Order: sequence, then structure tokens, then C-alpha cells
Amino acid sequence: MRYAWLPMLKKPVPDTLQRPLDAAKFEARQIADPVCFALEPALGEGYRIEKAGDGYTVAGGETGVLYGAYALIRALSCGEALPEGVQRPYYPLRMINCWDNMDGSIERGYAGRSLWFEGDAFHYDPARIRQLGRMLASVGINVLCVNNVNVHWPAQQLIGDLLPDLAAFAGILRPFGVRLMVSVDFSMPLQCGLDTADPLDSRVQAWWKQRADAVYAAVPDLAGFLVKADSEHRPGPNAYGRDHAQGANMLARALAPHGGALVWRAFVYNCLQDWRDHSVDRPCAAYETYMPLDGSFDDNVILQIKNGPYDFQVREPESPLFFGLRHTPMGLEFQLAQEYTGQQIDLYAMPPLWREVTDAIGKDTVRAIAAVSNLGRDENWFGHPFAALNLFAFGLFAWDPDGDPAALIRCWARMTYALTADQEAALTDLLLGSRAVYERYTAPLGLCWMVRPDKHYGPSPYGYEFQAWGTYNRADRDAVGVDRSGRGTGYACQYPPELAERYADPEKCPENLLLFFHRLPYGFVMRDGRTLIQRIYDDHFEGAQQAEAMARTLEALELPEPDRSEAARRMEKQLINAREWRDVINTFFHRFSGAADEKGRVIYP
Ligand code: GCW
Repeated sequence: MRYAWLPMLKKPVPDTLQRPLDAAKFEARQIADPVCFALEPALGEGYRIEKAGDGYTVAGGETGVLYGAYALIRALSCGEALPEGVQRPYYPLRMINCWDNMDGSIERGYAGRSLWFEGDAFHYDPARIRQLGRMLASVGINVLCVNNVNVHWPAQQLIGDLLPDLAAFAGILRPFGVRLMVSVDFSMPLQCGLDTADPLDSRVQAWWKQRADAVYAAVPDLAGFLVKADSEHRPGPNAYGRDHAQGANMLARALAPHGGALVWRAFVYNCLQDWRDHSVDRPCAAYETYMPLDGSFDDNVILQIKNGPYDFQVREPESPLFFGLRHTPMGLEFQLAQEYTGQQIDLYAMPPLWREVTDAIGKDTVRAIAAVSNLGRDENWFGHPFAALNLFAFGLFAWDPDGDPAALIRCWARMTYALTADQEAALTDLLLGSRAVYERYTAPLGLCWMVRPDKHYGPSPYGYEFQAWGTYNRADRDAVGVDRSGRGTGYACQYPPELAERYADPEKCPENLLLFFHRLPYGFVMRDGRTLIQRIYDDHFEGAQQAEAMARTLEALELPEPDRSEAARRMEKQLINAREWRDVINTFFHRFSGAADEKGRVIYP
């Protein structure tokens, strides 16, 4: 088993080379020889690569020298110029959040079972975990949160009885520069004999302090705790009348003496909403919760915010918190696992999304970047062989957010397959365009949640309409969407004035967000003169057609096995999915609107 994007190297690392640097040297020397390595501890995660005679010198800190070895392999195998001068990561915290449960399942996992949990215990193949470490180091990912943010028993014990096992696991990844983080349960003191988890209770504070001390005695370099609190039935400070700053700071103070970070998720909303009530609008929730707390979080708290205000939907505006918070350290959360974006069956390459988000919010607005992992125990780690791209590119993007999405995709393709120039360009274009195609056949114009409940794969325009999750399209025979301008729920007003004004005006609102911000009649005339309903039909027909074209491109690539068959098998499913979306959504709107398709295509009655 090799890591996903280096099958091009002739020889896998022999098991005798257990030190990551020895392994990296072995790999780098397959590409270029001689390569000399120089340890310069002061460089930390940074590295410098220089041409030296026929070969190269790679200098760096303990982890930097590893990163440098992989950067050299990348540059040479992609035919790119060597990076000049000292290279350092843009974001100090580059993390994957693994939603792995201790029973071996993975919440929203689409690549098999957990790589390290099974049967309510740690259970893994150390050689494979070393491969994982190598894979993460090769793209600069430096933190792995080991368990699901929904902390299910016995995962609480990761910071209790299971500490020795956590320490052993950390020990395997440490030499690769990968530190662990643990998701903790805010109510844990209650399970350990206290009668409260109130963050202002001194016994609770002492309990967490003592816990943190024990954890750091076992894993001295733990990156910190990750917390999902008062969110989707998870316990939190609200139960005691305390706010999220009080909750987060209490935990942060227990970690502070050890240099740990407390990552607090901002994914907070009322998941018991009455669909009849139009006055509550879920996207407003996080801003309402956190804006009043701006400036009250301790320095070692990071508020981790999903890119959009809903939940990794196909198209969302950026969370208004990124524009509003001024005095709160923020982290940006993406999801590599394609929960709402094809589940590692349909193609969906994410680099264009990330770039769009950091361009919109300003890359220096956040100090940390995290992504929900798409890894699993499948032979190829990712289910779909191309889903590897998203982890590969995520690491490099977190290192350098100015990287060009197309270049990241091309680099991955080149390191993974030996393709002709034409094939490589075709694969790059296929992936680069995959997000737009998916958006077209599923949810154009910013319409969210028309997805099958629970599983989140396939169309179901009424699936979330009468539920408690705050996820409504409110379609009727005249119009569709929610008015989020000041005349409606007011969500658009959470943005700074210029943006708020743009979003609030259907004539100025970006078309791909039109139905996110507005409720519009089917006859609304779009900028190119088409009616809204015609645009909905066109997008679904064209999106499904583009998926067919993708299938033809894929076939022509003649990839090596087993990737060829695996990708083809998944593409067949993608086509079925695309047709299903096209027909279900078109029929849904046709039944309401009664409008015929101007082009006379088949819309089922
Ligand atoms: O998207 C939702 C998912 C949940 C997930 C939650 C979250 C871990 O459907 O499975 O729970 O988001 O981000 O907390």
C-alpha cells in the first residue's frame, strides 16, 4: 500500500526505513540523486531547496526537511521550478478533522471504515498509519483530529482510560510532523462523578484542568481539543445559562499551560425549528450567537467556522462571521468528505471552492484551516481514486492559499498517473469543471437542501421541507426561495454594507446565489433574458448532459487499472444520479409552475 499520489515512484519505502526522514530521502533519491539533507532546527516547519552541482540540498527544521523532500519530489515530478528561498506555511494550523467513531464507523465517511478505530478501541495496522503520516507530511498537513466531533461513548475515554492508546497512536504520527487533536464532550464531568458541567463552577474548572494535565503528561505535543457544543443535541454551556465564550474559555484555560489550542465550532443553530415559523432563519443563527461575543474569547481559542452559514451545501455565500468578527481568532472549516457534493461517487474537485472562499473573505482573516477528512480504510484510501485530489490539494492550499487551483489539480494528476500531455490536460479540465457540472444538475442558483434526508445523496425537493432542521425552499405555484433581504429574514444585513446591498438586490445579487437570497416568481427575468423557470430547466438538462460528456472524457483517458474500472463504475452511478436530479427537480417545478420547457425537452408529468 502506497500513499495515493506517489505511485510514480518506482520502489515503495522498505519497512526497514521506519524513520520518516530516511523514508523521504529514499523517495527523493528515486527522483534525483544526489540529494543532501541538512537539519536547520531554526527553520521549524520551513525549508529551503538549493541546486548543488548535479543534485540538490534540502535544508529545514525537523519537519521542514521532510516537507522540503516532498516539495523537491513534487517540483521535479511536475516539471516545475524549484521554490526559491525559505518556504514557510501560510497557516500554522493545517488540520484534518476525522469524524471517526470508536466502533469503526465514520460519520459521513465514503471510503470505508476507520483506519484506526474498530470494536470501541484503537485497532490499526502500524505500517498503514505510517503511510498515512507520510501522505499527510507530503502535503504539509500537521494536525489530525482523531475522533468525531459528535463524541459517542467510549470516545470520551480518549482523554481518560484510553490515554495510553492515544499516546501510542500519537507516537506513530509524531515523526511525520503530525500532531493529534481530540474532540471532547463538554458534559464529561457529569459522567465522571460531578453533578454539573457548568463552566463557571470551580469544581468543573478544576476537573478539566486535572484532565488536561493528565492528557499532556501522556501526549505532550497534543494540538488541543476540538468542541462541538450546543449544536445538534450536543451538550454545551447553554444548559447552565452560560454563553459560548464562557464555555470555550474554561476549556482553553485548562489547555493554556500546555500550549494547547481550544477549537470551538461555530456550527450552532436551532435544529428543532417549526417549519411553519417563517420568522426563524437558520443561516442567521451563528452570527447572532457569536457577534455579541466578539473580543471575549481567550487567545488560545480558535472559533472554527464552516465556509457557509448552512452546512457544506453545493453553493452558499461565505459565512458573515468572517466579515463581522474583529477580535476573535478564527479558523475556516471545509469538508473534503463530499457529504452533499457527490459522496466520492460523483466527481467534485474542491480547489476552486477554497480559492473562491479565501478570495472573498481575505486569506489573512483566519489563522487556521481545517477540513473534514475524506479518508477511510478502502484500498485506495478515498473510495473514488480521484477523491485523493481533494486531500492532496487541501494540504498544499493550506500551505500556500495563493496556489492556482488548476495547477494543484494538474500536479496531482501528474504525480498520480503517467498520462500523455493531451490526457493530462483532459483530466485536469475534467476535474476543474466538475464542481460546476455537479452544481448545475443538482442545485443551481443557490437553492439548498433539495437532497434526500439523512443520506444526503440524490434529489428530494420536499425531503427537508417540513422538517425541524431549518432547511426550506418554500416553493409554491408562484415562486420559490426565501427572501433574506431586509424585507425578509434580514440575513443579508449581517454582511458589511456594500455586500449586504449587493446580496439584497435581485438585480445585483450574483446569479449563482439568487435563490439563496431571494424569493422569486417563476417568470422573473434573469440577466440574459431567460425566465427563472426556464433557467432551472436549462441548467438541469445541461448539467446532466455535461455529466455524459464527462463520462466520455473519462473513458478516453485510459487510466491504469484498478483506477480505470473503479472510476468508470462510479461514473455510471454519477450518470444515474445526474439524470435523477434532472428529472425530479424539473418535474417538481413543472408541476408547481405549469410552465412548459421552451425547448420542448422531456419533463415527466
Ligand atoms: O453536515 C452535518 C452532518 C453531520 C455533522 C454535522 C457537523 C458531525 O450531517 O453528520 O456531524 O454537520 O458538522 O457537526
